[in-house]
Amino acid sequence: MANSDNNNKTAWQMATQVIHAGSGHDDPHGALAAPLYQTSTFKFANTEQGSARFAGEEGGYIYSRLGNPTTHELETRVAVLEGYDAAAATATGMGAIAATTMAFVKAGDHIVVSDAIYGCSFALFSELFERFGVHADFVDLTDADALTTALKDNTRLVFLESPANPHLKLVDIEAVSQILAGRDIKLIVDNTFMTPLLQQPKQLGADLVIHSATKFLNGHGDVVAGIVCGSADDIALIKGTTLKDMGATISPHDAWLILRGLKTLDVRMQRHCENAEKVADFLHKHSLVRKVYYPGLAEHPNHSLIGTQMRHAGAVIAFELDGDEAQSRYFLNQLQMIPLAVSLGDAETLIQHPASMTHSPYTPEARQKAGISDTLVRIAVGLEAAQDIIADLSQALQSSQQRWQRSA
Ligand code: 3LM
Repeated sequence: MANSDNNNKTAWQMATQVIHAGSGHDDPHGALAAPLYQTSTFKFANTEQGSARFAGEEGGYIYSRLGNPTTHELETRVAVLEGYDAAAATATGMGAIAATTMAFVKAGDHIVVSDAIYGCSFALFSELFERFGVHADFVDLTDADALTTALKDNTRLVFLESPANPHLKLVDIEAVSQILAGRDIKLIVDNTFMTPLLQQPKQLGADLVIHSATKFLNGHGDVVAGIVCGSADDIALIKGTTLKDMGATISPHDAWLILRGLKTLDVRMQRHCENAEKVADFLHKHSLVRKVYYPGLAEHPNHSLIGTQMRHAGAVIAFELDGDEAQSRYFLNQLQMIPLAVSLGDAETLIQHPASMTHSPYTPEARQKAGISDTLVRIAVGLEAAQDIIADLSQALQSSQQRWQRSA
């Protein structure tokens, strides 16, 4: 990528920004940590001030669904990290996806969505949007011709994840943005698997970037939240329409927890990524593992995007055992330290079965088209000692092997 020097520069700048960006609160006591404004409403000095705030003639807070100082600090920090002017924090990642996409469509519009995305995003676009007269085509966005053919006069947005949940398929974001150039179509990228430290979609042409802040941004498995970053105009539209009137606003307390989590994002991501490389290597070499899906492996079809589009492959790995679905399930049930749980980006390594869990909202046909098999397992590598993660996987694989040999 032409801007790789810039990328290197931003990598070290961001190690500082995760701690300092947006921390401009003017607490009268000089508190270092962001003050938590755990309040639903804000007092006006008089009716003139209240009316002026509602009319947008005067700045200042009104009510925490519409804005809150703690939330604002989080929004500023993540907007800086992603390189945008503004951000809107939301109650969940799905809240961010719904509030963002619905702000740009109306009945009769068309959208293009990557064929491999998180299960509830698939349900939102394939079922709910359809009910409100917005049709989604799910397209393999690695195929430029397929994208060009899918675009229509009424296409309003393209939505993608790269790497994709659950099997880490990569989309060349810059190539997609070049195809959309000159058209009135928003390119929206869900950057949850990467964080701004590993990938900045704005540099690749994205108009809006979304995160499930539940995951790496918070990093401690104790919050559900989301955030969308974009231009000041786009964020004002989202805040002034879908977020204001549908109300998927983040709680100030959750915003505060994410601000705390963000301070260690850089060091956490380094450990997540180091551990993931070791786990991917272990799985890749294991005789019982048929296939590993991890962009850091040279055999991954889009491995060349590492170091260009993305700084690292991240910490989520998918794999298939050399067996059927029952064997995958047996293996998952043998794990002792690694919890069987959905989600990712936590200190704990988490493992799950996408076909029956995160991607159960897909129809079996759509799952097959997206390449999500019934035998697929997804592991979100955590911060434990890599040896302990590998030891648990190893014992579960060994006991699965013994059982298969017995039943053979
Ligand atoms: C999961 N994913 O385990 P929330 N975008 C991406 C995601 O992975 C997710 C969301 C948005 C998982 C959640 S499944 C019941 C658990 C790429 C969530 C939605 O609304 O904060 O959960 O984010 O893959």
